[in-house]
Amino acid sequence: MDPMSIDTGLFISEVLVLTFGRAREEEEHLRNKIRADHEKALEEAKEKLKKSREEIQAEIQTEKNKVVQEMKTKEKKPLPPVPIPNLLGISGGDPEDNDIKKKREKIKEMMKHAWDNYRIYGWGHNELRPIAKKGHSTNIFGNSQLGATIVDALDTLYIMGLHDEFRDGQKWIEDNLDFSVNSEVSVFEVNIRFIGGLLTAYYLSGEEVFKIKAVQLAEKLLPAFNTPTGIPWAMVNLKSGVGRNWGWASAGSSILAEFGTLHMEFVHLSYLTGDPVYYKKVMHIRKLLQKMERPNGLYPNYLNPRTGRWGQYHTSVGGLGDSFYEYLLKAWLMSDKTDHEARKMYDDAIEAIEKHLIKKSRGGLTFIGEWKNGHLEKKMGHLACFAGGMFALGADGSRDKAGHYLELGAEIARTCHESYDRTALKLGPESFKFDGAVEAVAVRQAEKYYILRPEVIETYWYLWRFTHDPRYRQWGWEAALAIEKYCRVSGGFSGVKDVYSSTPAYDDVQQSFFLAETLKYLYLLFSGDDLLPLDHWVFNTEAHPLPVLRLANTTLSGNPAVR
Ligand code: DMJ
Repeated sequence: MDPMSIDTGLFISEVLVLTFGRAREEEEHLRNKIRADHEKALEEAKEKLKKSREEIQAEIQTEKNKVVQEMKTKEKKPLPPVPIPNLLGISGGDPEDNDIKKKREKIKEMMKHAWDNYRIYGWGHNELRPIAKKGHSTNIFGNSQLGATIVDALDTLYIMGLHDEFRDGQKWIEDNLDFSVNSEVSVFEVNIRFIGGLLTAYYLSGEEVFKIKAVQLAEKLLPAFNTPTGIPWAMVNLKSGVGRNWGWASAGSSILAEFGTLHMEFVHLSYLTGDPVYYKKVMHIRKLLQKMERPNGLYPNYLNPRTGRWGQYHTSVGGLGDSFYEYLLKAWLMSDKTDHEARKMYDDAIEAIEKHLIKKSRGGLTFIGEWKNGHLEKKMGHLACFAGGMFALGADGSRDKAGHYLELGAEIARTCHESYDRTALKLGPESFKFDGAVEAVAVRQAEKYYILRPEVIETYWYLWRFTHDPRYRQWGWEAALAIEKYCRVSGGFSGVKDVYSSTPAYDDVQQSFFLAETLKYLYLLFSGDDLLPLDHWVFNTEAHPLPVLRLANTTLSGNPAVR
């Protein structure tokens, strides 16, 4: 026998004896522990039985509060510091002219009226019913009360110097805004209003809570991108992550203006978190669109996220298409004009739009029609009126056609002003026709409403910034007076059902975008250009300004010198 193997055998058996011995000890120890735990539990149960129902409930509540507190502490973990852009022009803009100063004050007073009434009657609800004086919501926000008006209004409050109101909103967000809810929301709407609103509130105030909430929400939106093509669903359930598309959208498609209006916010999310996931999602959409064939160079509004094929060939610069084009231009601006790919896509798209969709009416009004299956519909939506501002904003940097695009922007502004001027209330209809003798006027009853939309005023503001032509302030003031006269009620501001009737019925909704956009653009129209200068800020499609990511001009987050 090999002596080595005896030694080895002994060694092994020693180890076995030791191991089994220890195992026995451990088993005994465990038994004792279980016995002790049982006895303790029994004692506790006996004690508990002596307690009243109320005492037991209070204990459960304390336990729950502890868990919530632990979760909150976990949630509040600061994100890694990143260099943040130098933030210029976040306050000020005081006009020198007395008349302009008074107009600006009036707009601020309108904001107070809208906010205060929401504060009294709709607090925490998504929107307000100013006549019924209670909360309101729509399916874009799912079935939860997410305080959409608070989040959407924050930056307007901030730039107007309404700091108590801002803090009040912040407190509500800190204590109540929770995205772990079983609710199916619109990815696009939640992105532009909530993520956009929270990011801007963060940049303006430097308060971490806004950034953290924005990131928490963005994480909840990510499952919407789990489709065969990576084109996101229109809606996602914040709890389950299950996504789907609107039933009315052509052939189960996702909508161009929805999946194409995520870029600005998602780039900022990646920038602030250092996590490329958001950037990758939106760049994937862009790459996919680049590869697709476009009929007549136009992007159809519908794309099926399962097959990657276009749905109905409908192209519009108004609803369903609008902010996709806006975000191509703004991606370039936000990148400090380094994202040339985005600029090229914008230029190509706008050229095709000009060729096929933009026409002049007999009366000399330039309008943007809609392309439907090879046919031009001579109808322009209120939403399409934002394009006047977009053309002006994109003029600089265009292919040697800066003058042309500024002029085109001015022509669209004039047409949209006409659509307001040709009504009884001096407020524009939802959409208007150019057909024979009919020019810039709504024909169908269902198109005659005004829901406090911002697009026409937005265009006036951009045109004002680029030209300083006083007509834009005058037109903006006309709109402000009309809103004050026909939409103001004791409980806030309401949309109206027919702008051609001098005694219109109210729709009883104060839209969150009225505070985010309409009043903000009006306020900026009567402010100096040093408030939110356009070479430092790019407005998302809900009028939430995001800083240009100019890396040479950054400083560490938290440095008070930047605020
Ligand atoms: C806003 O939510 C945004 O401007 C969006 O891009 C289009 N519609 C509304 C306002 O009309």
